Amino acid sequence: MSAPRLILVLGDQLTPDLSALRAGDRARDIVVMAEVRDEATYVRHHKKKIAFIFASMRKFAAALEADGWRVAYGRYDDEATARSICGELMRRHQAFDADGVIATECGEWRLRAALEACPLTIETKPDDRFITPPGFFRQWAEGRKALRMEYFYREMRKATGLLMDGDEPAGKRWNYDSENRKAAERDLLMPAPMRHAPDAVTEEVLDLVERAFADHPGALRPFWFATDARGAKRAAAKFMREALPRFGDYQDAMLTDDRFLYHSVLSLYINVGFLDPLDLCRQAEAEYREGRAPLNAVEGYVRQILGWREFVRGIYDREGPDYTARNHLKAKRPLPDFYWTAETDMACMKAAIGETLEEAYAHHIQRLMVTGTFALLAGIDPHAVHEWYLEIYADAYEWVEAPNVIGMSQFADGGVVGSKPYAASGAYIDRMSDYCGHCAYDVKRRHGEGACPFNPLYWDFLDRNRKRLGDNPRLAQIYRNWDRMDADRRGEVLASAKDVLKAIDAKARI
Ligand code: FAD
Ligand code: DLZ
Ligand code: SF4
Repeated sequence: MSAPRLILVLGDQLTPDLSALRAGDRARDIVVMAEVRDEATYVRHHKKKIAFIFASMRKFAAALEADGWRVAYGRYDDEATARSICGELMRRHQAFDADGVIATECGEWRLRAALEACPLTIETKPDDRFITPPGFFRQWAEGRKALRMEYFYREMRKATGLLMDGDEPAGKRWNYDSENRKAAERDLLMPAPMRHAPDAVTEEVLDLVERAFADHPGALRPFWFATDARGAKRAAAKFMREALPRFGDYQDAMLTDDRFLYHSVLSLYINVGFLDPLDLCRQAEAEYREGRAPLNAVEGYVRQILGWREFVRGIYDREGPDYTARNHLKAKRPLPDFYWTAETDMACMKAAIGETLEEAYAHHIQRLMVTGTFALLAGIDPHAVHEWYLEIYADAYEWVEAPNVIGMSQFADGGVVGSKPYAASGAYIDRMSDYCGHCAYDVKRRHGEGACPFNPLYWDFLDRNRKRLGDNPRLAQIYRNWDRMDADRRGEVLASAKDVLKAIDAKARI
């Protein structure tokens, strides 16, 4: 019998038909999985995120064993477990006198580099758990002056046939975004994501995380995430049935008393491999075809997965490992402490950060237009913003988080992901939420005592970045509005912004 090979399965590779597993042989090879210090602490991940990953890994390992695999599993609290993935592979390699390693390409440049430097022979298989075939994005991007998600998305619709009627998009339009901007009102029939009571394996992990990661941010309990594919599939079925039909209408809405609205809360399950993205798109399309969900909802949902998720993955791969160091707007203010405590008088920030600390979740518009926009306007160092998002969300891995943060939200890539920064004053939040109605600040005041901080910061952002943004055609009208403003008024707005920034720098409560 030939020596076994090691099959590496990482914490976000919990898919039974992972390319590395497909390349292995149950009768010969050994699966290696490990809870290691380097992965658990390369940023201070939210406690719920670590618990979700460890519990999911343990249950996936048990499922592989039940399926006939031999699994060498390193537990975090076992002293013999190495500190890094490479260390663990080396330990197992020696113990089993193995003949090399088979791995599925990992998502993050950081770990790719660590495995390349690992002194073992590692055969790497592509990660084919995405809808885009290998090479498709690079080919599509080749020679284009600008990479815009909308055009990529249309190609993907054609390539997959999703929501296509022959060569035409269903309903004759590619994109129903303009219909998906309704402000929500709380209603008693609001759906909620499926909550899963922790089983014995999860309880054991929760105790471990409580002990070993006490200094990490976020609330550990109540813990309600699914920790296996079965639970994740049940959560997906509930979403399709209850929330998808209104997903489109209220996609951009925010409500103080409803943290999930009509969002799916499935990204954490997709990203570890419990749910297949194409399968979800097909399920959503079936809801439309069978008359249970309207086209604007289904197209909106499909666009997030088939469009945005695949697009950002392509961007991360194409832009390379230095992407997270980009800082086009040269922003360098440290991240304010209230991102870790939610102790702020701004009702929108308090809600978005508070929910994030409790749930390791906030929905897209909270991430983009509240915490993201505030950091952008206040000139926070984008790398610090990036690390916060990577730590604090249960669905965060650099390949998906960085293009959203460095690119879409902070414009630190100078326009690779988006054609203009998502800068907005308080009026946007007022339109899309009920936050301003109970805020200590006045959203209608543009400057001075009690003015919503987003308002002066918005103009200050545009004014101080004029050299880099002034010739952006999508901002031309806004700059014209600024220039038309009375000079005294402009002075007052800028002075007011300075006061807010000074308060941030002095760590005063705002
Ligand atoms: P829904 O609103 O129900 O959307 C459906 C699905 O579409 C999601 O489950 C997700 O898989 C996909 N999706 C939607 N928007 C995006 C997007 N912009 N990029 C990639 N996939 C998308 N998503 C992550 O998975 N991990 C992250 O670390 C992450 N960081 C983000 C940081 C910022 C600043 C912003 C603006 C967005 C970020 N996103 C991230 C994208 C998006 O906010 C989340 O995918 C979404 O909020 C997850 O919640 P949901 O499952 O309820 O999504
Ligand atoms: C995020 C994460 C955490 C917290 N812990 C582990 C771990 O202990 N073992 C592991 O194999 N994977 C973990 N992960 C996921 C990895 O960080 C992820 O696979 C890489 O970032 C590559 O995308
Ligand atoms: Fe946020 Fe300004 Fe509205 Fe307060 S007034 S909730 S700070 S947008």
